[in-house]
Amino acid sequence: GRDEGVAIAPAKPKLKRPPLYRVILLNDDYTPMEFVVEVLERFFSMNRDKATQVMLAVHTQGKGVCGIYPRDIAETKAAQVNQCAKEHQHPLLCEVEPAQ
Ligand code: TYC
Repeated sequence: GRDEGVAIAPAKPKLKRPPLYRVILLNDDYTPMEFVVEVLERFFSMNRDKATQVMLAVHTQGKGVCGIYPRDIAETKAAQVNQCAKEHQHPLLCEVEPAQ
């Protein structure tokens, strides 16, 4: 007959988590601390206390993580920060690196 009775495994719903990327903020000597705090509040939804903590950690350690996201979101946030810094003529830089 038509059906040879070969078992076909049912398709598994594949819900893989996307690879994650860190958005890294770099220290520099010129960007005002207040501007960095406002950037962290605006683009990473931090409250004032958290934004100040992260800004100071970057200021003293040279760099720091401002968030961990799937690739598209991480790249978009880094680009938004870099564009905003440019518009305000600050040298502030954000970069993206794989989290794993
Ligand atoms: N170092 C800067 C200053 O003393 C402040 C600063 C903090 C700049 C964090 C960038 O990512 C940064 N005004």
